[in-house]
Amino acid sequence: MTKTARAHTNIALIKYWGKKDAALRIPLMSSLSMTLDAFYTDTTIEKATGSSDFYLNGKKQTPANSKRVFAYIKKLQQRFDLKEENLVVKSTNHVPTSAGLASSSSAFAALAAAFCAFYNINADKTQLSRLARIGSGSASRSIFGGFSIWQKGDSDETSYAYVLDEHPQMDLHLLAIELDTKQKKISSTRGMKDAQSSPFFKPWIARNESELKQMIAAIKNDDFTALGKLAELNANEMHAINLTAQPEFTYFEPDTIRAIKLIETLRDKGIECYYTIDAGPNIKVLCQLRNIKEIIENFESEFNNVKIVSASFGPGVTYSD
Ligand code: 2P0
Repeated sequence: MTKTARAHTNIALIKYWGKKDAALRIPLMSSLSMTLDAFYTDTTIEKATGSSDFYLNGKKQTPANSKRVFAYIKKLQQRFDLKEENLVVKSTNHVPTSAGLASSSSAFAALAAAFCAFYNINADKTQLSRLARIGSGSASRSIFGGFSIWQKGDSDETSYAYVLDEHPQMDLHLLAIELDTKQKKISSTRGMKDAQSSPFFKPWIARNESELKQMIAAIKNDDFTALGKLAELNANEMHAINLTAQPEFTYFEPDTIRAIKLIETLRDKGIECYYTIDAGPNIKVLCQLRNIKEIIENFESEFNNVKIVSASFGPGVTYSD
């Protein structure tokens, strides 16, 4: 018996950056994201005839690289009082390796969904979101399409995502810009832990509720300008607490700043666009359909070998056998 689930990645417009409970991945703030059509993960689970194995993009992974997947599966097996049997997990990331987008959101959303399908666990989307959250916080939001909100809650039962608008009509596009950077990676888990030493961490948390409200209003009012400005501010707040942590760190590279400057120049020229940046050096541009071509041309002339992928709203989890 084989079960397959698909989940799409999401990009946070109001970001999750800080945990209240690391083991359960209960966040200190609520977050809001857009699920993307262009990037997704397909995950299949089947019974193992021998050892548990994890294949990624057709390649069998080492035990070290499979540890997080099987630790997660074991956790779910225990949670549902299932026998801790061996499984074969096969994942394919349809995230162009060039996109500079993390895949843990789609990976753990697809894995949670495939697990429930495999064991015939009749989980509703709220429960599925809670299960995905335990694998990776941002995965809680990838259960849903369109815009979704992960309400922070204060326990395993109350911390989950829900849909704000599954089929938004908003003219909103994202350009994932991969800059040619070779940066040493600080994992999100580590980065958001270290960021708590910043003197601005408390203000960051304190602003969350009002920023979330403003973002919901921008979406409801179909106000691209308000959405873009706030997403950019929120991302910069997150990166400001990294820069002021003790010791400080940053995901920015010189090309990140160059890209920010280019976006400012584009805006000065009347091409409306905004940026958001996650736990890496690459930039994602928020823009409207009419400006996509010109923005891409500008990035291509500013940066050598830049790779750009355009995305818009994607769906929530789906299944196939
Ligand atoms: C987000 N990020 O809201 C934020 C913004 C990156 C920057 O969620 O530790 O892989 O596994 O819960 O979900 C990436 O962190 O972290 C992330 P864990 P996750 O999308």
